[in-house]
Formats: sequence, C-alpha cells, structure tokens
Amino acid sequence: MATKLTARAGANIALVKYWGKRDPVLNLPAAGSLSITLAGLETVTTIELASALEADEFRLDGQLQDAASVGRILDLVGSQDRPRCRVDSRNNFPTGAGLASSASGYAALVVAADALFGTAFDRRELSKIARRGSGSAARSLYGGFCRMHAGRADHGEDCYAEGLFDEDHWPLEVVVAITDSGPKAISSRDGMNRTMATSPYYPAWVKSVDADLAEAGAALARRDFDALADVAESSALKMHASALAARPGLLYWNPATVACIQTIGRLRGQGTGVFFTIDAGPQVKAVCLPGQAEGVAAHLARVPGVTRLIRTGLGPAAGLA
Ligand code: 2P0
Repeated sequence: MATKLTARAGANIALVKYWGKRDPVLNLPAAGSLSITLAGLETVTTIELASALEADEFRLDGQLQDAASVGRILDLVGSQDRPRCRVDSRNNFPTGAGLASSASGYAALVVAADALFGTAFDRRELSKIARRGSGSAARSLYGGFCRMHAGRADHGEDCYAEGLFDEDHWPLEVVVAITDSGPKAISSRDGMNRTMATSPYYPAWVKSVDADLAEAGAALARRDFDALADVAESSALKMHASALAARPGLLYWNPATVACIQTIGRLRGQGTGVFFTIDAGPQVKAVCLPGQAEGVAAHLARVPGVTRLIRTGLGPAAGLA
C-alpha cells in the first residue's frame, strides 16, 4: 500500500454564482451554482502517512501553516483514527489572482486522501467532503462544466456537485485581467455572511438563482454563447448588487474593474464572443468563444490599471498526479 500520494485539481470560476449559506456548520450553500474548471491553474497536493508525527503537518507553497482545517477534512475522508499526515500543497497560479486556491486545494486534498486511505468514495461523496472545506471546492472535483446542488435536507446529503459536460463539450477560453494583486479586503466567507445578515437584496438574490441555473444549463447544452453570456453577467452583477447593499456595503471593484466590464461590453457589441464575470475581488474574468481569447486579451491589456493577464481554457477533473 502506498504511504505517499499526489493529486492535482484545477481552479474553477462560477458562471452562476454561489453567495450565501443555508447552514454554516455543514457549509451548505443557500442556492446552487454552475462553474467551469480551468486548465493549468492547479493545486498539486502530496499527502504522506507519518504516524511518528505528534500532529498533522501542513505546508502551503513551502510555508508551514495551521493544520487544523486540513486535518478536519482528512478526518472526514478517513476517520478520527486515521494515521497522522504530512501534507504539502502547492499552487501554480499567483495568489491575488482572484482564483480561489481553497477550491482547487480542498479538491486535490480529498482526492489524494481518498486514494491514500483506500476509502474509494465516488465523486459525489468526495464533493460533499470538499464542500465542508470550501463551498466552491466541491466544483473543482469535476472537469469542464459543473453544477453544484444546494439540496434541501438539514443533513446535507443532497448537497453535492456533479459534472454537466466535460471540457471537450465546448472549449471556451478564459482571460483573467488582474487589476490588483494585493490581498482582498474582505474574504468571500465574511462577505457572504455580512450580505446574508444585512442586505435587503439577499432574499431576492437567492430566489433568482434556480432560474439562472436552468437557463445556463440549457445554454450550455445547446452551446448558445449569447444566452450563456446574458445569464452569467446577470448572475455576477446580481451577486455584487446584493453585496453592495450590505451594511457596511461591500464594494469589491476598482476603476479598472469597471473599465474592463465596459471594454468587454463594447467588444461584445461589436460581435466578439466574450462576456465577463467577477468574484469577490477586483479581477475580471473574460470568458470567450473558442479562438477569441487572443483578441480579447489584446484589448484588456490596454485598459488602464490592468497589471497582468492570465490566459487559460477549460481543464480536466481532479485526479491523482
Ligand atoms: C463562486 N465565490 O461561486 C463565488 C462567487 C466567490 C464569489 O465560491 O465560505 O471560498 O469557503 O464556502 O467557496 C468563494 O466562496 O466560500 C466563492 P466558503 P468559498 O465562486
């Protein structure tokens, strides 16, 4: 039996956003979400059984970290009697790029742990465990296009992610425009908690998500870019509107964020296959029809305040490295 295994998982970007929880302890989202998994922007995680250790050890990009949250996820895959572990996790994408490393990080962790402990959970079960670490992590178990189900049950067994289409279904391209690489002012978790607690628009946001999921799923199935663009931009703007209406308000954007939105809108008006989405930070993700990313990147590079571009496409499911 192996005593050391490595797994990898890609970052993901939601096209229908997750923003708010129905249970903070089990980390159950208030609504579903729909995402694309990215190629090449990965976390690679090695777990080594290390019974001689007094406690788990966790290194992120070489730096020793508190191992408590990683240990809790390892307990959920194995059991509390599992051997202690040495976990080494590396991200090959820059922090501050607005690509949540918690998503790819927890996805790679559960895949490696499942193989190392010999638990052989199916993807759905692994997505439930990854979700306990970070809601968006459930989606990084799958390649291509993924749907997260909110479920209704208090125990959360109906809350999981599933693959919709693999990356070959529709090889969309992505340009990430970085407008500020500093640490974000307010984490997603704190931002969504504040939105839930204080935003008068939060109930309307949650109520709107199911229709967006249906629309986005249908647009994907028929590869209807305009329909996907409309629903994805609306979902992102509604999420930010609910956050803006929190008290105090959450404004994740800077002037370059707005300039990128306007540039993308202008390009789309001229017939380029591109739409924007924005997460809990100032970076703008431009999702492009196959073959359009190069031209889109050239325009975004000229937007004042854009400091860096990352170009990528859709990537595969998490797996052993
Ligand atoms: C998303 N975000 O759907 C949304 C859009 C950020 C903005 O999922 O509290 O780090 O760990 O479950 O997964 C980021 O939230 O939150 C996120 P937790 P997570 O991609």
